[in-house]
Formats: sequence, C-alpha cells, structure tokens
Amino acid sequence: MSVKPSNKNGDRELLQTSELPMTADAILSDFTHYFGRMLGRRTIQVDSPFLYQSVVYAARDRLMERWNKTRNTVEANDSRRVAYLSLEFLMGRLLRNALLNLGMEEETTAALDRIGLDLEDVCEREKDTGLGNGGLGRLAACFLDSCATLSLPVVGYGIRYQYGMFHQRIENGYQVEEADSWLREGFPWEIERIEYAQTIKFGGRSDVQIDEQGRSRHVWVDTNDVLAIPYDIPVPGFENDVVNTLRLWSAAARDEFDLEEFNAGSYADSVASKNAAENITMVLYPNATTENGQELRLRQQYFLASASLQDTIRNWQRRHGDDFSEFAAKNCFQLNDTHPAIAVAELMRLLIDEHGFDWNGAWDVTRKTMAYTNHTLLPEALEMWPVAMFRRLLPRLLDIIYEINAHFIAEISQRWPGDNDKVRRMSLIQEGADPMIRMAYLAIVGSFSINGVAELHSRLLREGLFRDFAELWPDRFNNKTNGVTQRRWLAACNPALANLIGEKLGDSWKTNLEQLDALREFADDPDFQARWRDVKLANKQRLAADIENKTSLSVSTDMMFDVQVKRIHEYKRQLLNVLHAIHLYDRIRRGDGEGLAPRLILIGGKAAPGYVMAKSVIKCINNVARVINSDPAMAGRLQLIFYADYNVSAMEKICPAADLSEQISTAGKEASGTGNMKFMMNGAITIGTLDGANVEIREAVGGDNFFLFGNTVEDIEALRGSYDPQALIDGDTDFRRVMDLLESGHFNRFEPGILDTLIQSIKEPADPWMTAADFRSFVDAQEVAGATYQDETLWTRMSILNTACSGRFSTDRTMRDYNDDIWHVEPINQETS
Ligand code: 26V
Repeated sequence: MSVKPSNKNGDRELLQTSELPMTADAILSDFTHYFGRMLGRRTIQVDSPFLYQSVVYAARDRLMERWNKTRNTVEANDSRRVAYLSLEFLMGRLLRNALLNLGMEEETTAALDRIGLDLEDVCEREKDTGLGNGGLGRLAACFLDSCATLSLPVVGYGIRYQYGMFHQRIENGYQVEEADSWLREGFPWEIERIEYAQTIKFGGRSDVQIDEQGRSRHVWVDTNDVLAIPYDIPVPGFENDVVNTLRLWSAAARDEFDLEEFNAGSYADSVASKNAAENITMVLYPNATTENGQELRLRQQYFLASASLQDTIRNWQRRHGDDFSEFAAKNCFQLNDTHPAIAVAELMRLLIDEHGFDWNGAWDVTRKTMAYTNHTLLPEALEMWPVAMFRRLLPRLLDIIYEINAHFIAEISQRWPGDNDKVRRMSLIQEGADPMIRMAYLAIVGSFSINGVAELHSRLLREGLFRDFAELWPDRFNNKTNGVTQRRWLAACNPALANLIGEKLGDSWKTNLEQLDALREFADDPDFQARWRDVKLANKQRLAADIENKTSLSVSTDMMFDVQVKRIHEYKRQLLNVLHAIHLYDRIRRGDGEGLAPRLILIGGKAAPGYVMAKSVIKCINNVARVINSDPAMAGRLQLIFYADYNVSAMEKICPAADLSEQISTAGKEASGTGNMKFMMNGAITIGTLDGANVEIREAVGGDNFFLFGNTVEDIEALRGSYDPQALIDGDTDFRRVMDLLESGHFNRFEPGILDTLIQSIKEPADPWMTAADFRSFVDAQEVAGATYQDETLWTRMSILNTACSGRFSTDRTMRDYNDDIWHVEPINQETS
C-alpha cells in the first residue's frame, strides 16, 4: 500500500501495491473470506445467494484494480470521451461475462471445485439485471461490452430502477405480471458513489432576474428538488485490463423528510415528498402506447439527462475549471432513441443559466456534442409530450425548447420562403387543442448525427419519417447497422461450439469476428459436420431439459427447433407463426402430414401489461398449444410451446439450441432486430421477410442459406387501399381451413368469443400488419425449410455457413463504425500511464 502525492485539487490517491493473484488458491481464499467473514455465513447450501455473492466479490476485487487504472488513464490523458445516454441497459447476468473477460474462468472453476461447487450452478443463481424492455436495452449492453473490449472511453448513463422488467407467469394461458425485485438479495456488483450525487429540479417557475452587472438572467425558482445518487457497475473489456463504467442514477429525497410538517403532527404528509422523489426511479416503463404521456416517465427522462450532464460538467470543471473552450471537442453524448432527448434542452439550460454562456455559444456546444440514434419506424412509437405537462414540470426547459424552435423555424423559412406547410410539418411543436412537443424533432435539430440501426431502416427514415429533415441536412443522416457481442452470444453461451470453432480457427474470432469466415472451408467436411451436429444436439438437450423443468412437457430433440422469441407485438407477427402451427396441425390431423419434418415450435416473449392485443396473442398461442400438445396424433410430429418469462439468460440457453430462427415482421416495421444475429451466430437458419437487418443477414450468407418469404416494403406500400384479406382466405384452401378451425371455436371450446378480436384483425382490410398477405408465402417457405431440415448434410452445411458469415454482426464492428463516423475518440492506452 502507498499514497500518491496530491494532485492539483489536493486529492491523494491510495494505491494498492500488488495486483491480486489469479490463481485458484488466491480466489478460493478470497471467496472464503467474503463468505465467512464479510457475509457471516458458515454452511454451504447449493441454492444460497451468498455463495454467488462471495464469488462476485472475489472477481470484483480483481476488476477494481483495473477499473482504477482505466479511470486514471482517461483522466490523465484528458481524452475525448462518449457518454451513452439510455433509459435502458438490459445487462442480464454479469458473473460469467466478468470471469470470461478477466480470463479467470478456469481458475475459478478449479477453486470452487475444491469445495465441491460447480461454477455453472453458482452462475445460475445470479438474477438477471433486467433494466430494459428488449432489443434497444440489450443493444446498449452489447455496446458497452464492445467499447470496453475496443478500449474506447465510453461511459454508460442510465437509471437504477428498483423494479426492472416484470416477470411473466402464465395462468390459464394468460400472462400474469410479477414485480422484479432484483435488488432484494443485494446487488454485489455496484458501488454507491454518494460523493457524486446531483440535485435535479422539478416544478416551480421560470423567471428573469437582473444580476449585479445589470444583465438579465433566466432563473428557475421555487422548484422541488430531488437527489440523484449514482451507482457504478464495472464493464470489463475482453482480456485487455480495461474496465469502463456503467453509472446508474437512483432518486432520493433531498431532505429525509419535512420536519416542519412532522412537528405539526402530520407524519403522513411529512414522508409524502420523500415518496414522490423516490418514485422517480421505482420502475421501468414497458413500451406500449397506453403507457405514453405519463408524467412519471417524463420525470425519469429529465432526471437521467440532467444528472448525467451535470456529472459530465462537474467532472470537466474538476479538470478545466470554468474554461469550456474545449468542452465540445472532448465530449460526445449519444442519445439512445428519443428517451433522453431532453438532454438537448438541458445542456442549453446548464450552459446558459449556470455557466454564463450566451445562446449562440451554448447552441454551438450542444450541436457539436449531441448525436441521436433512432430505433423505430412506427409512428405511434414516436414520443410526444404535452406542452402543458412540460410547463408544469419543466418550465425553464419549455422556454428553451420554444426558443430552439424559433431559431429553427427562421432557418426553414430562409431555406423555403413562404412554405408554411413545411414549417407546420417540421416544427418542434405539434399544434392543436393539446399542443405536443415532438421529441424526435428536438433530437434531430439538436444533433450533428442522426442514425438508423440497419441499412433498410436508415433509408426508410431518410425517405419517410424524417424526409424533410434529411432534405435540409443530408450530411447529418447515416446508418449504423446493429450487432451483438460474440463474447456473450457465442463464447459464453455456447462453449461447445466455441471450442469446436477454436480447434479449427484458434480464438482470434473472440475479438475479430470476421475470422469466422474461414469456417466456410469446413462446411462440407463430413467429420466437421458430424461434430457440428453433435454440438447442436447437446444444446438442444440442455434446452429440452430446461423446458421440461419449466412446463413438465417432454420434448424430443429429433424435432426441428423452430424458435420465435422477442417482445410480443402485432408487427412482429407471432400470429402468423400460430397460423402456420395450426396449418401443420390441420395437415397432420387430415392424414396429410407424411414427410413433414417433426417440429417443435417454441414461442416466447412478454406483452406490455397495457397492450391488450399482444396479451390475447399470448392466450391464443397457449390455447392452440394445449390442443396440439394433447392430441396423440401429434406425438413426435408437432409440438407448440410457449416459453414463459423470456429474458436475456433464457436466450443464452435458447439461441445455441435453435435450428430455425423466425424473423417474420411486416416489411418496413422492424428497425433492425438483434435476436436474428444471435441465432445466426449460433448456426440457426433464418426464415424471414426483407425487413431490418434480415436484409443484410441474407446478403452476408447468400440467398441459398436463408428462407425468404413475404411482401417487400414496396409491395406492402402498393397493397394498401386494395388489400382484401377475405379474398386471400377464400382463395387458399389451406388458409381457409386454418381460419375455419379458429372460427369454429376449436381452440376455445369453453371460452366462447375470446379469440374473436384476434381473428377479426386478420380479416381486417385495414390491418396495418397485413398478416394474411404473407400467409401463403410463409407456409411455402416453411415447407422448404422442413424439407431441407430432413437433408441432414445440406442443413448442416447451411448452418455452418450462417455462423461463418455472421462476422459483420458483431458490436465490435458496430462500435468501430460509430467511432469512425461519429465519436472520433482514441482508444485508451493503459500501458503508457
Ligand atoms: C415502442 C413502442 C411505444 C409505443 C407503441 C409501440 C411501440 C413499439 C416499439 C417500441 C420500441 C421502440 C424502440 C425499440 O426498442 N426499438 C428496437 O431497437 C432495437 C435495437 O436497435 C432493434 O433491433 C429493434 O428492431 C427495434 O424494434
């Protein structure tokens, strides 16, 4: 131990003299220390959370040294850095990944083995950190892993929700939500940093005051303040000793409680403001239309934006005092969708009201530091906030947004004089009885970069949703195709495949996924093929055991595992999948099932609690499943199972075991998809529409190794107006039989009418998702997929090629793209510090 001399702020750093050894001996000794002395436990019970916690502490100690080193290097070099602002980080479990990245998996396994424990069991004890809804939140988590691995100075800023994504239980076929109390047993990864707490203002009013120099200043007064307390989670890079930070904010009352009120005898009122403050970070919002427009959600967004920007400025001032001249050159804020878009106005406020900037100076900094990523084309998903709510909650921010809009409208009027329609269309304010703030437009106007998440999606943004803006500022628009981290989504979740690949190619694919391309050479090698199949079979057995455990249904691994797991949404068309299941059921029942590949159709996903249609899709799947699974004629031929409580750790078991990956959204609706990439990486073959990143997946692997079906974006566009689903049903015997079965009540014998709305939606000429339009081509493509599956050699070849061609879909590539085109930060060089 030693103490470093003080820096210019007078702080002295306490240094550890030696690094902790990575040997099994040392790990076991630390484990024993934490289990016995710190947590005060004696008996080893396999299911105890304390075993897991003790392993985490032993690993965390080793992360801590590296974490400090990374922090010090970035500080010392005064490097340009990125803050990734996101309302969601869907991290999943952290232990396996930390051990893998630290390179201490083997030694930890050995250490635990000595006391009769299996690392696998210990890892299984970790609860998922489920602070996200789906793709957008998981993408943020994969980004952090890749940034740390690429040594990029990127800090994630998010919210430490007390309750994350709800747990899903199925009762009589219906989804039942249960609170996710993920913090109840403690969360050993986080470090509370009370010393960096920030104050966040709400309410009050915006006023103008004259300062000592006689200048007018905006002030925001009579506010209700809330404390933002940061909790840091380490984000280790892969075998590079870099540890980045995920900083999550938790809300707390500034004053424990109101003593005046307490003394006056009103105990309940005295704690009311404490409760109101802490409510802000109580629960993650599910993404459903009905949840929009809620005040608490806006509070969350502002809370995150303000705390993170203030934190960045505090950190800046510690190093640069009041000199902001380099601030824009050294900072970049990436907005994960519009959720944190209020940061545009908040940075303006902080610079002008609190740091003496004039409007133009502040706007220059804002426009040079903000970058916005869009994640959806669904118009109903574009966030808008009532002006009235803003005025009540964030009055000073509303002033600023109005002023940004005034400057912006002046710019449009100059470019297109007299085009009032354009002004109305592009204004940040949607006029009407209840005027609304268009958060996407605020994000666009305030950012130097606007990107979509797959090539098709980025094109559709430019040509459709954001057309006017792309015309005004073509250079700001760009594409960054999503990816996934191969450390979690291949190396960690599919060790058997990782080893097989390793035997042929070595391990460099773990940090350079394009290396997988060399697998193509073995696609037709019979010996390699056989081993490839053995791995898939073992993974299927593992998943089958998990399913049997959860549902007490037995599953045969001879079947093709045909999998669709993702949030339940009409545009994702789980219903189309069910129609196909019913079609197969009908064929087998009629005796027309000869030669069909035996199939397990596995569907999993959560419906937003307020999304009625999505919830009836779940009920429908479960009802159809019950009929199919209890029909003896289906035994060994067809099974339909709903996988309850789908989450990140479930996907870690599911994607290595999948044969067929269902990516069947209505073309033009799925921005990218990332599950599609996880399946591809693990050797599943996609059946999919030309939507989102499916287009690029098909390009990468070749049309022969992808089951394509369905209308294109252009087809769908052309169909609108003349779409006649009833005619499609009547003109197609297979389709008619499926609809007849549904309409006859075959799947809801004792629950009359419950599927009516769903059935009607398929027959609706105005159906935005055009499910019926793709029925025929879907069934045909499925027939080809089934036949191909029965040609073992061909299927295995296709499977190997899918993995081999998945190199582009690593978030390492995605992060390089962001850095080359948007961020321009230098990798952290820890050696030289
Ligand atoms: C939000 C809403 C809100 C209101 C109504 C329906 C609705 C539907 C979806 C959403 C989520 C929008 C943001 C999102 O999660 N996008 C997903 O981002 C992933 C990562 O880029 C991408 O792979 C998915 O395709 C995209 O849906």
